[in-house]
Amino acid sequence: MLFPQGVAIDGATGAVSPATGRYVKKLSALRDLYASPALVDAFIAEHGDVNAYEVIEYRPEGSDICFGTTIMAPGMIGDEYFLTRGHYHAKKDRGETYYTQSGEGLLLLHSRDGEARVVEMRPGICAFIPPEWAHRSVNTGTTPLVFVWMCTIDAGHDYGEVATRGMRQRAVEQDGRPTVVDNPNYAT
Ligand code: M6P
Ligand code: ZN
Repeated sequence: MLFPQGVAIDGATGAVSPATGRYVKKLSALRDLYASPALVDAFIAEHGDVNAYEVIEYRPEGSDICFGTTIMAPGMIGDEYFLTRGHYHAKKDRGETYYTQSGEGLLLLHSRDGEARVVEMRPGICAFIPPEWAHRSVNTGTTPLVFVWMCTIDAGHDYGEVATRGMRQRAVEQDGRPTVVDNPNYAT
């Protein structure tokens, strides 16, 4: 039987208590997602294989919904901001929300039928991610980007298409400001 529970979420650190799971993504695991993998190698040679982001989950066994936090380190590879892998949901009719707690970033999205959108990530904004939109978050600030995500427990992740085709857009720094540009390498 499921019982109600209050879960503490620290909006500054992203700590979740109690949590049911967590994982860390090292920068090296994301190498081929950047416009310049060679610059990832150079970054790691200089700074080490840093923790690019951490995901902490509250996923109660037998529940229909789950939530958790993602804590993204600030950083850049050349002019491109630190990013998550990006995915569609394995179950095609499942959406998600991202409620930013601290830091600043951009949520890049594209639909299967060719639309692309960007949603600002900053405290006070809860981003709605509809089903069938690929989504990737980027940290455009100089502090950790912390957000609470929530979705159905069976949504699942489909990483294959974004891994092979890329996202339609990239978030880069231009003239000192976050700018979204078309990804010339997006495989249509
Ligand atoms: C959000 C959620 C997670 C996801 C994480 C990292 O926190 O959508 O389900 O795992 O971002 O994104 P990705 O898995 O694409 O690297
Ligand atoms: Zn998702």
